[in-house]
Amino acid sequence: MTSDEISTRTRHEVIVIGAGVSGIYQIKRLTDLGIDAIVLEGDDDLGGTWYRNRYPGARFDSESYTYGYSFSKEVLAEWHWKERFSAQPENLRYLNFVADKFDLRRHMRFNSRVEQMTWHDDTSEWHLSLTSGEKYIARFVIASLGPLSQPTLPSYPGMDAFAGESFHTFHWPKEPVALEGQRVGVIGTGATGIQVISVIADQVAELKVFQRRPNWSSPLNNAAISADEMQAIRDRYDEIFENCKNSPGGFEHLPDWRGFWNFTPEERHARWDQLYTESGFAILASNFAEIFFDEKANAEISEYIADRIRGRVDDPATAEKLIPRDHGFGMQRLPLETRYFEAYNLDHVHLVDLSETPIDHVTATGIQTTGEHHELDLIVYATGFDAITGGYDRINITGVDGATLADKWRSSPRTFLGMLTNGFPNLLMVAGPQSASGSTNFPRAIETGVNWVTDLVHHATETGTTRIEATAEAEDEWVDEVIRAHERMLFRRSKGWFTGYNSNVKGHQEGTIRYQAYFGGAPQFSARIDACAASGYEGLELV
Ligand code: NA7
Repeated sequence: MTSDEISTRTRHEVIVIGAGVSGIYQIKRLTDLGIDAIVLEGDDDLGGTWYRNRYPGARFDSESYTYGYSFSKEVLAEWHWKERFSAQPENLRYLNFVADKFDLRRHMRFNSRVEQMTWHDDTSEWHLSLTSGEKYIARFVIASLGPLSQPTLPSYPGMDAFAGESFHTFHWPKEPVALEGQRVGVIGTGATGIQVISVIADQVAELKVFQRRPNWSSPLNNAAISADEMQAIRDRYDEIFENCKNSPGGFEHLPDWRGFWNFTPEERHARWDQLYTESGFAILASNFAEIFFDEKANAEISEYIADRIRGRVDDPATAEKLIPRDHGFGMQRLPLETRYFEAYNLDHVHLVDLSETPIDHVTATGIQTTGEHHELDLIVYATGFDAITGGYDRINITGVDGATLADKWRSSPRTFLGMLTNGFPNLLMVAGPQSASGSTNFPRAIETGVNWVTDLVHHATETGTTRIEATAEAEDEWVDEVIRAHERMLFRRSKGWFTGYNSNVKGHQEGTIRYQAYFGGAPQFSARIDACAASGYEGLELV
């Protein structure tokens, strides 16, 4: 290698970390502008969430045609979403289709896990070290780490001693997993557990669901999309993306502002009967807006959904155990399901209520609760993620004057617009903490974030700016705004990843609220970041 080759290999204007949904679009935008940029991806291929989550049942909860990228008319014209809520294999094919169409793989370095990033103020550059020992230098680093990319496991004694197969859903093997004739235990009933349980219930010999707390869940109402229907969707794409842009959740579902209390209970129930049959998040996002702010309104919709559960589960005692008591409907991230509740009507599916009989330890042959020993061949941990900030905590990020990001964010993240954080110049975040991405239709927010970050980097390269930092004052103001938006919502004290709760991560347990996402809605967020750019980036110090 000549010294020139070495320098182009190790030094870049921009390094993007992560080749998932956001990294793919990010590298497209940068290279289109002729900016020298590469992507470093820890995994051995692209796709992020959709590369990893191969468990049966993994699929979009967003309508497929609102999940896909909007940036390319050609992609929109060529791609046929086969299902209203597309499943993981197809989603991964889609991401590969996009990457291959624009020849983006040549900018990606796989098996390149960044373990350390250190800011050098004298040269205004980031120095990055990979687990392989390779080193890179970049003017700007764009973190597209994924909000749910760090799976977390419980720490029950004996987990390693289990003789059968066991894995977190995020690490579901690429090779087919034998389920027929197997006694399977699933721990966790979040969005993932609910998806996997619904699909494997019919396939296994026995299924034990280890539930610590039930989650509210409502029907996904998936359906195939025919060629004709897909053409009609294509014809409507401009309208679809415009609708998503203008809705708080980034979906086509629009909140009902007609006033919960302007209708009789019978009228409200009739409306909910309709919404229960509609697709995706309709029952949440198209419901009366009061269900998010008004306890009485939320209690009424919760009771309505509880009755739906009672109507679908044959055994009344099991039905009651599946109804959440500690939070109202929609107060944690709502899992969507397909015949989840009916799974409990199968003779070989059993709900193990951990609130009555907690897990004591894992044995070589199963799980020992305080009640009994459950013999198992396979254990699936659907136990969630170190959400939103976990990806950042896994990299040792050292900013100005040796301060670490992990320390700064220990009790809660602090950012300016979810895009930058004071003390860590030239670190730009796509879908970062306190952006709207965690709280809205993710890819829509990703495109917004990527476009904003790209414009900022482009502005810097055009103007010779070498150092960009959010001011402490601007950050304080944004954090206040994030907290205000959060405090308006009823879910503000609920135990879910929206509020930073994870019983398996030190410091994230019950009672510690982390302000992880901006809950003011997608339109407000876009208006706020656009205003910042239009003002010449007020709140940022550009040198
Ligand atoms: P979630 O929603 O965080 O759910 C994790 C589940 O695992 C939840 O039911 C937890 O119960 C349960 N859990 C976690 N640790 C334990 C232990 N130690 N013992 C028993 N049960 C446990 O993660 P998901 O993967 O389902 O969903 C994440 C997101 O991915 C989802 O919102 C979508 O956006 C896609 P707990 O509630 O803590 O009592």
